[in-house]
Amino acid sequence: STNHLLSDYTPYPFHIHTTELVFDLSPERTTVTSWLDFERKTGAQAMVLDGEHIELIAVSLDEVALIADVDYTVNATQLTLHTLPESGVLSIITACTPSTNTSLSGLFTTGAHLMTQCEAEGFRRMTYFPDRPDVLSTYTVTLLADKAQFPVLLSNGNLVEAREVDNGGHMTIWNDPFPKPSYLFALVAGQLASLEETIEHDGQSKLLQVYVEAHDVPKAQFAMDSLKASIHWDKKRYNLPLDLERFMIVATSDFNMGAMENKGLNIFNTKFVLAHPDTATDVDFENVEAVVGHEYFHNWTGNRVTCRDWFQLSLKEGLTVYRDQEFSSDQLAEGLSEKAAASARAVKRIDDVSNLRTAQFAEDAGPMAHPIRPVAYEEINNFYTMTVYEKGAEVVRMYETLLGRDGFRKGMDLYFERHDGTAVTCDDFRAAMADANAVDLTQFGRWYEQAGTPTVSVNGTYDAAARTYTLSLTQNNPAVGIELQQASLLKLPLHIPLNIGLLASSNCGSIQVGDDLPLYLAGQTDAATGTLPLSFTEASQTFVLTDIPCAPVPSLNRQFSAPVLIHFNYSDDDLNFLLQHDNDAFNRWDAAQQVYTRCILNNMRNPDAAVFSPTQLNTLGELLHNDDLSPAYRAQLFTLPSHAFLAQLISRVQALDPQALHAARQRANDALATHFESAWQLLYSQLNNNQAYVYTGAAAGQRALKNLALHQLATANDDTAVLVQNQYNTTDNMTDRIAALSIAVNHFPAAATTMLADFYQRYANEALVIDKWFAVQAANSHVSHNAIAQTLNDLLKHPAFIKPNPNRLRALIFTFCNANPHHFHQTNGAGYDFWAKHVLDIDQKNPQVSSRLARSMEHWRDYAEPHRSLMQAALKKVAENQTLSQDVREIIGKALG
Ligand code: DPP
Ligand code: ZN
Repeated sequence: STNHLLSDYTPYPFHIHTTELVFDLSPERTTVTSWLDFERKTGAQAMVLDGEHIELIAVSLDEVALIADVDYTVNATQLTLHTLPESGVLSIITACTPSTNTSLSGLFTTGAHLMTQCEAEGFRRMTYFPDRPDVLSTYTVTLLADKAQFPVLLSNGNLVEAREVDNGGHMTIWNDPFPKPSYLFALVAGQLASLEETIEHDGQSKLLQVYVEAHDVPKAQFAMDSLKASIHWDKKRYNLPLDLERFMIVATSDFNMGAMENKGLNIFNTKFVLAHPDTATDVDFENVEAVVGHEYFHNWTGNRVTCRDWFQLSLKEGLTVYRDQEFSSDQLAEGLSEKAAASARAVKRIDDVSNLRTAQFAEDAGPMAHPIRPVAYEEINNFYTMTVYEKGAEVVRMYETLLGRDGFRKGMDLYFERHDGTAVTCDDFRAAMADANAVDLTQFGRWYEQAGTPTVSVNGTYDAAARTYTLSLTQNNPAVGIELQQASLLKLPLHIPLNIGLLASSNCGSIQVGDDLPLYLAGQTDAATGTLPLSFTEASQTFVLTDIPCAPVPSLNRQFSAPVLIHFNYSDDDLNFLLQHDNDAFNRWDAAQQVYTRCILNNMRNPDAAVFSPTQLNTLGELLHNDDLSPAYRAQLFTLPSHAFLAQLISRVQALDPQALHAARQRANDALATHFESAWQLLYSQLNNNQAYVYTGAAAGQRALKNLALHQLATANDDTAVLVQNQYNTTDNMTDRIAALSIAVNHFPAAATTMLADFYQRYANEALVIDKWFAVQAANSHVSHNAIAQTLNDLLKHPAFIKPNPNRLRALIFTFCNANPHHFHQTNGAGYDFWAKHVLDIDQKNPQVSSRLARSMEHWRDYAEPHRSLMQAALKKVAENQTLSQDVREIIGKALG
């Protein structure tokens, strides 16, 4: 395998000014003819073009045929042209077979359609080309196909011409006026219906189209609405317009990822386009809106300004995730009172941070740890990670925290002014932020260079006589992942924007217990109230807050201003106090998380003791009944930290026993279910009010709390089976129906059998719903190990599992391996054998999907015996396979390290 290094970057020695492509499309054999108008930059190097899994038919230069082994040489991955002039037009003819392309990279068949996926390196599976993001070219594309088989023919940009040709064929010609790298190329040939709208935008009329299969048109309106909202938002918030005459979204059910931002022709996994109350949950609606936004926002952050090389992936992904998070937050807050809007935003922030802390923190503590700008990779597809995306978004958010909203906007404006139409680096983005605000962000650059989650240890001392509160901060950035092998590595302090508050622990003067104290930083004249942003830049640093009238309880890293772990020696009483009083909604939720974490960990050591103290239960009880807190927020307050999050915290200090953790977490949940049984009953009856389904943040929050209540009642009381059955039968939406089914599967097996059969019948033609049917069974943690093994076997043989597509693999196999720790980690290793079998099996067809599954075992070193040895053995078994893809080999190699 080849290791690619950031330090090896050299510019491509040629311009490719224009690229003309003609595709003669058919599933069995597609031919591609290209004309590349090139010009040498400097030097006399050969032109090296990338190409894989394609047949080379002919090469010519300025219409004169070139001779193999004389003018050019070709091997399995490259075409090299030895003696090219300063400029000319190179023409290449190749052929490929979409129908046998199971990797879903390049040109592939999906249902009755042909589609492409080119990011990161799929373009080279169609034609020879400098398939790297810094070669920008203007494309004109002709698509030819049988008209009956492929009535819709789409490519990037604007439609120039469409006409019929001989023998029942037809053609379309597309021109994309914006120079782009090859990874943003796309084509679609299929039998698709479209939902269309024309909007007036930026003084022009724009055609918006969402292409789906005909039977799915009724499920496409929400994606269309989300697209319109995205276009509006980007113009309003960043003054970034839609720059093409038309914008198309196309849905496919066979897709490795969520979606792809091809210029003017976004291709989406159906999971992130189709949304209808009958078939999609509230979370699905939320995801459709976020992903439609994400891909649309890439049009500027990714497409107009793109990446110099794939090490810079976070330049576009971190920034675009940050933008989609802000878009979703604004959508949730729209039209609400100031107070309700703040609460809705906190709910969104909690979801995002929870996801980051569960999955990205874990990644950053394991063998795949890498900085948001990696320095080396074997297979770039393995670096579309939580770190590059989600931690990358947190790094972008920290600019906004440091520079303010207006300062951040100035930086964005300068970024586009300087770099529109070019391929740049993360340093260029940071320079635009620094220069637009005349600040020095040199130290901030270390966030791009260092991997791992920093730990910030905090000590606080109150001096009543001096009325000062002194915060001593220490940051610790231990080496992780690949950094452990770099002997000379010196990790340096990061620039951490740390928002803090101090809560009055008693009444003093006009200040009430629980109020935020006014904060004055010693030596600074500007005072702040409430939340004070500290700029923490040294390894250890002390901040003295003056005029503090009474002993405070600190609230640290408010709004999660920095992606760090905070260590503060809170007493149980302190946490209880923050849970009651913290004025920062994020940190109040985090206080609950800390209480749960502490109690579950204590209970693991001492399983017979009560999980929660009477004081904790009192406080939680008040919160559950507190109608000033939105239902969505209360549902979050009463959701325990995930198994994966707790596993990661435990493994920082001791070997992990997954069964003991599962059992303790279960006991914590049982305690909340039984102690608050009457409260759950009341909530369920209040919230189960037969209102017609509407997707809004508020309505979704009510359903979330209602379904949590039903789940808790099912845990506490067997009579709940009737309520569950009733909700399943009478609801008008998928959110409530799948919640009832999931509860039945876990708690009421007899009822579940008939419900599962009914559910399958009802939705047999809805692939995304059948995915839920598989997932809900694969996640069942309540039956015996033998029973789940039987279920998995049956499901693998189920007719609906034939020719599995990535969504179905994720629904069944990934859900079991990643979301059912009790059964996956059974002590005889059966779960690990299941994993190994499927990694190898899937790898034969689709390495990208297999290498995602491969990652389920990367934390094997964290586990106690017998898990550790059994997991290692399963990893070794996979590693021994001679035909592993480069994708899986890199992951397994790093895991075994
Ligand atoms: N560039 C794509 C995205 O994140 C890859 N899935 O939107
Ligand atoms: Zn993206």
